[in-house]
Amino acid sequence: MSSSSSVASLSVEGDIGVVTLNSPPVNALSQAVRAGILENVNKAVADPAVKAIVLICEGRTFIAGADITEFGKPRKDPPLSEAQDAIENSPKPVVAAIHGTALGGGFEVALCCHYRVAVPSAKCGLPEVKLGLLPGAGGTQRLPRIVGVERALDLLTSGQHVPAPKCLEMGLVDEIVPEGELRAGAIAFARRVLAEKRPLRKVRDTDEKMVAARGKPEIFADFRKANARKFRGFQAPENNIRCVEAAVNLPFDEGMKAERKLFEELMSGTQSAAQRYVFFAEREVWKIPDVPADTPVVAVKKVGMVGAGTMGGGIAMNFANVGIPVTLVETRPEALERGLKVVRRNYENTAKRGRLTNEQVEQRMGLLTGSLELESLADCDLVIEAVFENMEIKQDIFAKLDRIVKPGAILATNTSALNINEIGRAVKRPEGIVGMHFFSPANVMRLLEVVRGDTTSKTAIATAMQVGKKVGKIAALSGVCPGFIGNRILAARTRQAQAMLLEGAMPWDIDKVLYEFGLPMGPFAMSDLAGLDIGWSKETSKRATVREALCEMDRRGQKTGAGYYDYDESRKASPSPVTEKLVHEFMAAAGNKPREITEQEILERCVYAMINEGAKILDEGIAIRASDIDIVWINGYGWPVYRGGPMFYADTVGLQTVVSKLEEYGERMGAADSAISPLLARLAKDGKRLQDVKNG
Ligand code: T1G
Repeated sequence: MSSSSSVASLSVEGDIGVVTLNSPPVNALSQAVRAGILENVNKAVADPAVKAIVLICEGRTFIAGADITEFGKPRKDPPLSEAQDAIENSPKPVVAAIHGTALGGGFEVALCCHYRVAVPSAKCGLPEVKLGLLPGAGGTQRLPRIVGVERALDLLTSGQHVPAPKCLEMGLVDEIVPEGELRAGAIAFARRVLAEKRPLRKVRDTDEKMVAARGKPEIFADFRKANARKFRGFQAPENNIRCVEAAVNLPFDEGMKAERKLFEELMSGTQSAAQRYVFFAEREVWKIPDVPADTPVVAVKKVGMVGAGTMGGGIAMNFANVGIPVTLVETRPEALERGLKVVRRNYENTAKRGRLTNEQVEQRMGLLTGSLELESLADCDLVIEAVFENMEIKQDIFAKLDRIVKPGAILATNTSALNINEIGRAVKRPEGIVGMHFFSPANVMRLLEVVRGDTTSKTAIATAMQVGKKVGKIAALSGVCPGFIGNRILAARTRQAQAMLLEGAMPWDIDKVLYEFGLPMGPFAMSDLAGLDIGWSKETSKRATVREALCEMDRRGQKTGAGYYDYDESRKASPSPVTEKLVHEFMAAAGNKPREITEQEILERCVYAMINEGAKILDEGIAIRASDIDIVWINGYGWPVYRGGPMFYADTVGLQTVVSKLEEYGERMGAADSAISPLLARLAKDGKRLQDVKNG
């Protein structure tokens, strides 16, 4: 337990008192840091030699926020507000000296200083909304007073980090000081404030931007409307907006009270608990118990891509985006040409949206080389295969790669379900075989499942994880099983959705429930989007399911204007009488009488089947920890982050409830899903949680 004296100090340089914080890793506002600020600012104020004060941090960053590890625990004095009041009410000017990322409560402390200086690489922000919260230390009241209402609404509900030069433009900082000279620059600035007799400027007293917005409720109505889709299901954005409304319409201290109330509402809710859990889950997912951080890795300077289709092209873009050259190999010139054309079109569309310059497009395209020969991959450090999902084809390719590619290189497969151990058996370097399962579209989706085979070496795993981080993915390690983590859980949900189709629920009934739960779309809308004919072929079709029947009717999803739904020319979906008739036909053939299926049953059978499958995945050691499973479903399938993932959600509902509902549905769940995971049953009985389970 740190003491205030161990994390904060005061040194006097001439007439400037420098309060220095040093609480690794990010100078978070723990109890000791809060006490340290309070003690040392008061000491500086009391010291007659001190005419002005600088608040600065050692280490990688200025204060990066409240100490999230303290959340949910009994609050300890001093409250942050006391430290902030000491700063804001100081009779001597206080200058915040910012480097790294001044975030959340850290930036709220800086906003209580009379002035702020920063180095060019610094960033400031109020990202509490990402934790399902709002800036609870005056940020929602001070920020709009500096940047105005519209900008404040955008910054608070996006949580974005604003680079220092932009902060200067917006008036959030007063001066940029040279990189590496923050301390000297801040002291010199403080001395100028004294010499120029600048006022003790308090943000709380600047009201003109609030007055300008008063009586214009349309500012808020328009903002809510423009962001309705993005904020759907979230509580925190709305509470942030209400705080800004309070800042406009109430005196500062009343606004602070409103902020406190709206903050407590979020802090005590499940959404913030979920989003704080995900914050730590995103950091845990990289830690593999038996693959330590210092495991040797292969330096990946050149990548080979076997297959330049949708996946191959998308995967290649990830590497070009970070300056790593890729050679893409296809079997036919027209396939290669088509693949590179799709990549170029993707980049040009991004450039049209102003998110890339034309020269960046050319620079990235310049990193992509097409080839018809596997031999051109000989000197690659990493080769990723993304061809047709057929084991024989893959084994043949890997046997050739084994002979061609230099020793020590990692040979990865993007397979979404096949057993990579069988691929390992086709090569003389089984230790170098690893799965790298990207999610489509691979240049957009953040998730990467790294699949560990029986013979995959620790170096191969560490390299794949490091490559994932380098290209901006969030990587989760999976063992080998059909569908790995994400698709195996998806299969459980699909089983229940398809089964309920034959019991009386229509596709749109099921989709509605899951959409309202917070998923981007339901299973049937998702199938229509992806295409119903994935894995289907006219030759072998047996019209055994509604899906096959739809494919045979050439209703293959959005791309044919009809699938489970009918689509108009702007691809707006509507329930289809054709599908309804087909469902009734298949129900009759199954000997089922349609029955009323409640929305609750639809939700529980879909989601509890997912939870049950996740518990099996955990119990089999396919996933290291429950939160890895949650990371997979949030980043690969759009599970609403404010529900924390299927495992966290199960703990929120209560495992006893999940188990008893699964038992209640029993045989109706079908063989696979009515078999309750022994781990789930045991945890439920012992009153324990899935999120506390960790393998290895
Ligand atoms: N509290 C406690 N620990 C934190 C932390 C925090 N705020 N931020 C980071 N850490 C830990 C993190 O768990 C990891 O630990 C290590 O620091 C490095 O982090 C009152 C209520 C600052 C941009 O939301 O965005 O203020 O794994 O791996 O990639 O209104 O951390 O090493 O043991 O992420 O360089 C608002 C959250 C809080 C900022 C650095 N602040 N942090 O990123 O390193 S709420 C935030 C970040 C609040 C007030 C409200 C990032 C970073 P370990 P890292 P990084």
